Formats: sequence, C-alpha cells, structure tokens
Amino acid sequence: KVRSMLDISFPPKEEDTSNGVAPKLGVEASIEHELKYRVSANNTDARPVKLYQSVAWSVHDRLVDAFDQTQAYWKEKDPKHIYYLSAEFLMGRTLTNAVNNLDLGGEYAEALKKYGADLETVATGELDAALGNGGLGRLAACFLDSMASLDLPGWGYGIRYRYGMFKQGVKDGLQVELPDYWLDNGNPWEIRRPETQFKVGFYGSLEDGKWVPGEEVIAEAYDVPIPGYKTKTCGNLRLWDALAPEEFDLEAFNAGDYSKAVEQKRRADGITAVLYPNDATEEGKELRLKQQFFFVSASLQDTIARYLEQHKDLAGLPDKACFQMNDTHPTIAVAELMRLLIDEHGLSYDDAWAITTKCVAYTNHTVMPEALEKWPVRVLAKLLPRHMQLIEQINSNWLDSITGHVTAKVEAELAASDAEKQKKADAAAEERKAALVAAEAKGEEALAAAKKMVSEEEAAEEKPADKATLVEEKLKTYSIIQENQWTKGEMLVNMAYLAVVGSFAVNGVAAIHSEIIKTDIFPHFVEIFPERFQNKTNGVTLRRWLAYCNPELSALITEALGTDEWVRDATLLAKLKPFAEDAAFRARWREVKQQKKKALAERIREQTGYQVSTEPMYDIHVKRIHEYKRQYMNAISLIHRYKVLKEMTPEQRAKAVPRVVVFGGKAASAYYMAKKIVALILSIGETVNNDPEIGDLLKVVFLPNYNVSEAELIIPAAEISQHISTAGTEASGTSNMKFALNGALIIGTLDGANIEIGENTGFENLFIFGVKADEINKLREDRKNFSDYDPRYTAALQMVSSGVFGRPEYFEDLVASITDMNRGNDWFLLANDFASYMDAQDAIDELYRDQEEWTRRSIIYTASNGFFSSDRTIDQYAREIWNVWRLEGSDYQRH
Ligand code: 7GP
Repeated sequence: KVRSMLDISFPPKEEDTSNGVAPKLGVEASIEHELKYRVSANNTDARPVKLYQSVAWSVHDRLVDAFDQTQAYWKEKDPKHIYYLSAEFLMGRTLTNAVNNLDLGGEYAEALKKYGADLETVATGELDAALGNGGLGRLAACFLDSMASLDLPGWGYGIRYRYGMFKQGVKDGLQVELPDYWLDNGNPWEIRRPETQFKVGFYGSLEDGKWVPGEEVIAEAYDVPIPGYKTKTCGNLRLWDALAPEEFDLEAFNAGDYSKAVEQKRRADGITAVLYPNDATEEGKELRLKQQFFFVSASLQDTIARYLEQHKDLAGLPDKACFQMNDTHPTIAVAELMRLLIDEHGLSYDDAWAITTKCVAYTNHTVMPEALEKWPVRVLAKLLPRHMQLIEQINSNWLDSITGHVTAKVEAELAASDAEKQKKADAAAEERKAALVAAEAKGEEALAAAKKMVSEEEAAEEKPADKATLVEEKLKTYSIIQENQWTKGEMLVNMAYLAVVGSFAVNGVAAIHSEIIKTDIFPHFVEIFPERFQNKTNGVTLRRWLAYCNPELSALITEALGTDEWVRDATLLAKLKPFAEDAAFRARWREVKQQKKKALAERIREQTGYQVSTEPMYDIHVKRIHEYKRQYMNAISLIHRYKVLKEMTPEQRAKAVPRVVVFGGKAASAYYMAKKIVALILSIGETVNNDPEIGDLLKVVFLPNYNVSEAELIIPAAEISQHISTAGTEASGTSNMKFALNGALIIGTLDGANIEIGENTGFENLFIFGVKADEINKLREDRKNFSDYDPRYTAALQMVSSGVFGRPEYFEDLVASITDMNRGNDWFLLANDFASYMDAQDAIDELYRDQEEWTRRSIIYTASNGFFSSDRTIDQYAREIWNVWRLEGSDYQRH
C-alpha cells in the first residue's frame, strides 16, 4: 500500500501536528517555497546546489512531521527502547534515501521536471555525512535504517563531528589528506535542540568520595530523523555537540573573564572537532577518551532524564532501556551508568550494578590486537577520577566473585600435575641414589663431587607449586586492570574486559568471528559466562545498497518477481533463482551491468583522467587500506599479470581476458605501510595504463576518496569483487554482502562473512582460495625463506625493487615487510596464499570467457544473499539480545 506522509496520523492524535508550512504545500510548491525563502534563490537562479538545498528542506519538513508523531507516540506508549551507542555513524547522503523511504520518489521526480532536473542529479549536490571510518560506522548506519523500517523503538547516539573522515586526494603519486568540510553548505537533515543540554565533567578530584570536576562542557543535542522504509516510523539519531558553559552564562561574562571564556570555548570545540581517522587501530590519545566519555555521559543522562519523566524508580530502567555498545569505544558507559545511579540518584553500589548489567550489551568488531582499547590507569584517573575508582571496585568485585572458580581450576591442575611430578621426582631421587653408590665405590674425591652434584640438583628441583601464588597469577589473566606487557609498571584498563564484565550479552559479527572471540580473545570469560556469548552475523540495508543505488537492477528484479516486496522482505530474492536459467533474462541482466559499468568508467575518467573501456571485466577491490586486508597481494598479482601480458605474442594477447582493476580506500594518515600500498597501486597504474603494448588488456585504477557515495556508484558496476584478508583477521566484512547482492562474484578467503556467503550461494560459485584460520599460527611459526616461495611472487617483487614502477627506495621497506625476517616477516602470509590466489584468478579469467555461465552465477548471487539484509540482523538483535519489540501505528505487537 502506498502511504503518503501527508496522511500520517497516529492514534490518538487526531489534530494536525505539522509544524511547518511546507507539508501543507504540495511537493512542487514546497520546493518553490524553500528555494525562495530558505535558500533565497529565484527560479532562474536554481543552480544545482541551491536546488538540492531546497529539495532537501522540503523533504526535511515532511521528515519532521513523521518524526514528531513517531516520537510522541513512542513516548505515550512507553515501550522499551534500544539505544545504539556508537562513536561512528557513516551515513553518506540522505536525500535519495529519505525521499524513497517516505515513498515520495514519484512526486519529487515529477516536481523536479519544472527545473529540468532529476532526483539523481540533484542528489549529487549533497556532501556525504562521513562521521565514520569504515565497516563499523557504516554498519551502525544500516542498523538505524533497519530499526526504523522494522518499527523498533530505537535511537542512535553519537558525536556530531564538525570534520568527518578526511577527504583523500592524490598528489605526486601519494595519498594526501584534506579536511572534510561537510557542514559548510548547512545541513538540512539535523534539528538543533538548544533545549536539550547536559553538563559533562572532566578532570578534578574526589572530595569526600564525591567527584568535583575540574572542567565542564555542555553537550547539546542535534536530532537526525531516520525514516523507516514505507512505514509511519521515523527513528532518531541524536548527535552531541560540545559547547563551553560560558556561552550560556553571558551575564557572568565580565571583561576579565573574556579570554578565559574564549579558552573554554576552544577547549569545548576541540572535543567534537574531528573524527579520529583510524580504522582498527588505537591511538590512546586523551582527547579520544574525552570524546568517548562526552557522548556516553550525555546519552546516558538524556536517557535517564527521559525515563524519570515517566517513572520514579530506576530499578525499572532495564525494562525500558538497552544500551548496545558498538565496539569498546563507548565502554566507559559501564562506569558512567554506575556513577549516575550511585552519585546522582542515590542507589547503592549493588543495586546500581544489578541495573547496569541488565542494560548494557557489547558488540566486538575486530580481533586485531592493536585495535583492542587499553587506557592507561594514569590517563583515566586524571580525566575521570571517579570512574577509575568505580572501575577498580568493579574489578575487585569481579575478581572476588571468580576466586573460587580460579582456585578450583588451579587445584584441578595441581592434582593432575602433582601425580606426574611425584613420579618424576621419585625417578630422579632413585637415579641420584644410584649415582652416589657408584661414586662411593670410586673413592673420596668422586664421592665429594657426586654429593655436590646431588645437592645442586636437589636445589634446582621444581618445588611443589604454591597454590596461592598460582591462583594470584591466574587471576591476573581475568583482571580488567593489567600491567602493560611492554612498559613494565604501567597499568592499563582493558576496555574489552570491562565491556564483557559489565554486559549481559557479548556478540561477534559473523559466525567464524564469534567463535574466534570465544577461543582467542575471551576464553576465560567464556568459562564463567558461556551463555553471555552470541553471534549476530552482519547485514546491510537493501534500500541503500540495492534498491536505490541500483534502480535499474531493482526494476528488473521487481519485474521478475512481480512485486517490490523484496525491498522489505529480502528472503523473496530467492525466487529469482529460476531466472538464472532464462537466456533472455540473462541478457537483460548483462545490459544493466553494462550500463553501470559505463557510469563507473565515466567517473574514472572524471577523477583520474584514465579512459577505460566498458568491455573488460570490472574487478573491484575497495575497503580501508590495511595490511591484513591484503590490497598489497592484489597489487603483486597485477604486476605478475602485467609481466605475463608483456611476454605474450600478439596471438596470445588476442586471447587474453582484459580487465579493469579498480582500487579504492583510505589509509589512516599515520599508517606508514598503508600509505605505501596506495603509492604502489598508483605507480603500477601509472606504468601499466600508459604502456601502449597493453592497451585495454589491463588498466589499474586507484579511485580517490572512496566513501559511501562512491561505493554506491562502484558496487553496482562490479563483476568480480575482492575480499582477500588473511583468514581469521576480517571480523565480517559488509561490502562483500553489497557486492553479492548486486550480482558481483566474489574472490575471497575463508574469512568473516565470506564463509556464510559461500554457504548461501554455494561455495562452487565463489572463488575461494588460501589457508584456513586454524592453520595461521602454525604457518606463522614455519615461515620459509623468501627465496623458497612462488617464483611469480618473487619475480614481481623483484620488479618493484628494481624500479620498474619507479621510486625503488621508497618501496624498499614495503618489500622488506614481506621478505625480511626482521622487518615484518610477512605477518599476513601473502607468500603462503599467493599461489592459490593466482589459481583462483586463472579460474576467474576462464569463467569470464563464458558470459552465459558468468551471468547465470551473477543472478544466483543476488538470489542467494537476502540473508544478509540488516533487517534480519536487527530482528535477531531485537529478539535475542535487546528484548525490544515492534511498535507500529496503534498496534503494539510482539512479533
Ligand atoms: C569492522 C570489521 O573490520 C569488519 O570486518 C566488519 O564488517 C565491520 O567492523 C562491521 O562489523 N571493524 C571496524 O571497522 C573496526 O574495528 C575500529 O574499527 C574498532
């Protein structure tokens, strides 16, 4: 049923709650109104950005209507809410998503005709909201879309960074970072809430057990409405900005305080100034902890304040609120909720703990050791003295609670080893006795020497272990506060441990990852709370990642299925399977792919100047640049491909399968090796793309500034996509799901969600290669000499070192990182996987020659991967962790 937002009305509200003039106007009139009054451009001056702005403001007013009514309805019904706490929300653009989720696509398209414009073009006037780094931030954005689309009462809570993810440029063959001025043209998608402010303190001291902060800032709310797909529900993403208190205390503002007030403002501004551009690495900067505490404290205060408007007793909080911590970044929530309950609301420690551990849940997104946050006690104690004290108390209670368990464990181990040891000791004593007897026979001197040896041996003999010491040692491995293994004496708070102890549920993001966190990261916690650990395989919203970014393919799917219900219920995609066998359908499927390839080729020309044909296979590798993600291995394989093409006769070349290989992704500004990997790809492209002998047979493109909007253009054009991390390192991956849904085949390792994609699609339809996760440790120990590896690999690296791609000195340490035992030692095992990777690449070329079979598989991919809708993921979170239920219209349904 098509519902217009104009006739939204939730019972029992009958009156018109629209708060602006626009909803009362039709779409066309409202655009005109905005253009004239808000944007101040007359019709003839409707340049693209201004047209975008007025369209956006027109949509904004409709969103606000839906938003106000949903929020009022939720308040009235008072269902349990999920609060998704995340330092990152990688939203991308909003216009297309909002218009289509509100089901107003047709009306806006029609209205825009007057300006000779279409929605697609107008939408490009919007700058991406890039308040996230990569997978973790984008997942949070998909989750918001699904929560609203499933009518689940839920909000996101985060930080309104004034500068999001840096803009990536390329200069002289290197990545350069430029600031992201995303708010410069105004932001029609947020609503500032000066009436919603909370104080957040830092530093200071404890006086009589009470925290007296040394610095205070004001957190001010901005609400970003999140429209669900064709539903009345409009959720909320509440982002906090930091203000200096003096800004709101102008009366106390005398001349003498002026510079102090300015200084305070500068410091407050600093908190929300910029997103840390690190993906899966930790910086440990105090400002980062400040950001974390800032948004967590404001969010918890806000939730409690709203709860107390309707309830007296905080004991009921767990029935009304669940806080999902997106990785460890918001983990200070465990301590802050305790502090608020105890210090601000007068609860006892035990009551506060009972509430906290029923409200908080934690999702882990990475097993990379460098990403697991550990804050020095020194830093925490200085910035948040009361929280450090609470963490100490939490830790000591925790250790007390498991001492019995640990003691029993030690006793069992001792009992087992004691019997063994006694046997050994008896044998040794026997031997010594015999030695003495033999020595005695040899005379005084020999006897003296033997006695000396015996007493030395006895002294060296293992003493029976002291149980208490063993228990103490073992307890340390469970401790939230641990000694830094590199800097002796420095104590660290392990935030992941705090998260596990403080949460009622802990989950990984793909089946294999959820197993690895149990066996490798938290095995001792699994002993204590096996039931706490869960899996929630990631998903992506099919609205943004199929329906809206690929309207051509979507139209074809809708035509085949006879309905567009698949956008809401992704399991319906399975009905597409028989169409894979239909040659006419395959031809149309190919036509769409061709159209999307053309659009990407155009973008490549605009951004890089390279002219690429639309005939070759489009092979895409886009994601953050990381050693573990192994873009480097792909680069090496391309050097080999180039070499082979160069050595071919013209007849052989005529039979080769041409490829356009597109890389995209940002390297963290301080990640030395990642930046060199970008440079290497650029250099390979420079050489290969300008080699007249190669022509269209191979193009290697690095498309700068990969972000959500670029992804929406790139993914639909892909024929093969690469997900080739070292097994056991990629928690899930989510672009693999987007590519699969858009009919791109996958080359990948048995890692993250690739495994489940393989299970759904049929492994025979993927190009799987490489070693398995459980072989990694052994292989790392057994690394061979560089010269023993695949000759294609060593020859390709030789070409880098000898300067075929220029700058051999610059690439020296990049090469060393995978060839030198003492300088990286190929930690991510490129050499081990190279040969099987090349075999998989050969299989890809072979299959591409058979376009019918290739297209058949492409359709199978789309048909098989409805499971990876974030609607499914969120439904599982809602039922299995959050205990939050859908509330749609007047119907409060448990589903
Ligand atoms: C990412 C994982 O690397 C990726 O495999 C997963 O799909 C995604 O989270 C969503 O679950 N992790 C991060 O982005 C990350 O760890 C810093 O960021 C903590």
